[in-house]
Amino acid sequence: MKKSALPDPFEKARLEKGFGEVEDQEDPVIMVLRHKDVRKCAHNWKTFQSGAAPGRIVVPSEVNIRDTRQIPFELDPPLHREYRDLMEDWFRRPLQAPYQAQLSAQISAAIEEVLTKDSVEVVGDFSLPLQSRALTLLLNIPFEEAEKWIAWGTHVFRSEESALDGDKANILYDYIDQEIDKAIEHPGEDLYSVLLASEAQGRKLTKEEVKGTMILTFAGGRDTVINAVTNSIAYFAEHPESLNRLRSEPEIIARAVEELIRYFAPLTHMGRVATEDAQVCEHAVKADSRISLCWASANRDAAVFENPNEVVLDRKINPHLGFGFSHHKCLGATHARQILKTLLHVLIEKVESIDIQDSVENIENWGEFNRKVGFDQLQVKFNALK
Ligand code: EMZ
Repeated sequence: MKKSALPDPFEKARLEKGFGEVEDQEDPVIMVLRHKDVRKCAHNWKTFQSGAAPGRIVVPSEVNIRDTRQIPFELDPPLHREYRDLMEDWFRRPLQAPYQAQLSAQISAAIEEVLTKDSVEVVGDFSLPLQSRALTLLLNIPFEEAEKWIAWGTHVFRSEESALDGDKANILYDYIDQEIDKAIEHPGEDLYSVLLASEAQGRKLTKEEVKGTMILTFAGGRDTVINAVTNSIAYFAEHPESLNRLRSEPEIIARAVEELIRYFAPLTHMGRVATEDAQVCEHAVKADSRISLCWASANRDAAVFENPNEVVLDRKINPHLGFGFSHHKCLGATHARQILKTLLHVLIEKVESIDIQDSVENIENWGEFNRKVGFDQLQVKFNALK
């Protein structure tokens, strides 16, 4: 098996029963595994809500480390729509040429730098800085600010000691509180100031609501983007023919990005809380218990995808759920897609090949399933295109 391969641990359960069960801090989760069922449940917000106690729809649950509701992701319609509408335009800025030019300059510089080294640890020394620097564009704040976030490490709620580290989470919460206060004092053109000036429910957003939006922006797009970037590097290291193909057919890059997202599924799943007794695949789901929508499993569903375990770079029909589905579809997806597109463009322009020297897998344990989501470490050498 290649190092860059992400096996599908859900296949058997998906075919045989359509769901799996996970214990999580005494609040178990029924994982929904089939593409069709994941879509159905994602649509059905009346039965499967997002607006439960803050942190409860995340698996592992964050109820013990977070009171602030993340917006718009922990809201249900119609409130969800109202808040999301405030943000859509801002999160579409990655489609604008100046944004793209800056992102391209950042990623080119990052690749130039790694090309001078004999060995690079991709997760911490390439993907994390790349993600943090790109985030300064999404927030529209000075580039240098990224240094602080890089120092926090790859996950804002996880540390080496603990999967749910309250102390670490507090670093992010305190930082955001401070930044909000600064923006109140000196409003600017940044996301904090824009949110503080926005209105929903007939009034200005509260500080707590702005904080919830910012936590989501920081946390939701962090390890997910880092995984996608790292996995892309590993994939192209082991598939030089794919890198060469993109070099000769750059017009398929947009499709390649979708296919990589399908295959990597950087976020394994996201939860919902049942508002009433319900059923998933003939399995009873009790009111106030949790299900999760398993994007990673849905993306390998052979009922929808031919050769689901292969990366088909120019896959034509690709209704993957890597960015979620329905009204909660990832708000940061435009930014994430632009990062990956830019990365592929810079790779084909500057990199001949990549050698993997060493790697440590990042395996998530979900009850009966062990899912590789990427790497804790990936040591490589980038070789320049002559
Ligand atoms: C939450 C989540 C959002 C959660 C789209 O995903 O990402 C996780 O990494 C965070 O821990 O709080 O933001």
